[in-house]
Amino acid sequence: MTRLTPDLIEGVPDDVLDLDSRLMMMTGKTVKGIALEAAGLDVEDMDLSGFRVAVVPITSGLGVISGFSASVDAIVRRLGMDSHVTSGTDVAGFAEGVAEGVDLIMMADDHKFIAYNTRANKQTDNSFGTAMGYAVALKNAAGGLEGKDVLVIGAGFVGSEAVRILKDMGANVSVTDILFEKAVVLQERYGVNAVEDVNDAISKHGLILNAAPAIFPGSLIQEGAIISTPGVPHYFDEEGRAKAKAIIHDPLEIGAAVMAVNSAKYSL
Ligand code: 2YJ
Repeated sequence: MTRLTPDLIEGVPDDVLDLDSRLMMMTGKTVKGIALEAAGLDVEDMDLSGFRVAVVPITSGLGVISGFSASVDAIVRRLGMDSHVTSGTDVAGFAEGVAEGVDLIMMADDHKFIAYNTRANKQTDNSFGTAMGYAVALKNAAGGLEGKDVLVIGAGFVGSEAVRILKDMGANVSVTDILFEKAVVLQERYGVNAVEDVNDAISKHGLILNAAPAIFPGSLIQEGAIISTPGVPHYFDEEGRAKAKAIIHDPLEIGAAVMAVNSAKYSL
């Protein structure tokens, strides 16, 4: 997982509305709509105000990222949940949330970001939330994925989840990774196609889920391509932006929203 930096997330608390309007244009859904579908809740909207959430800043490893907890808090509030950042960090913050009787505790270190449901004793992690959220966004932007060719770039935690999810959605999935053997593992596990030449694969696909921290020149991108791209750093050149019909990206919102709703679902 790429470590988020303060500059990547500095706009998040204010940008959630803007992201909703951009997503609505590309997918016909808001972040909350995507999160509800990603959690398997077959509803247009749902009152989530009964859910109380504690976001715990974690100091271990490389430490607190300025604005991270506040951004997660803003994303969860935007879903209509009752959320706050704990005053304590780490174990003290976790204990604070438990003592307050919250439903969900969200926290991230350098390796793992989870939404823990205290009622159900179940969790949803960010790799699943991101993969599912971006797969659902791609599916909505593409008008369904059944029988369609989709390329997943990156066979890490998010890419591997995305391959499994997209295959379940009925897509004809190809996967590529800078370490080709990682793509081959997914080919064997899920019966998808491992492809070695990423540039060739990009130029042959109109539907792409990019889960790699990689940047691709616009010359490779198909006219009208739909690219769902959680990977950071995020950059598409002018040609790429002009050719693509939709480039779906945010630094944190979709993954965190799916985590919160999917975890809340366990105690609905
Ligand atoms: O509490 C804090 O402020 C920090 N401990 C947050 C750490 C956030 N974690 C990361 O950036 C992970 N490496 C990746 C998060 C996944 C986002 N897609």
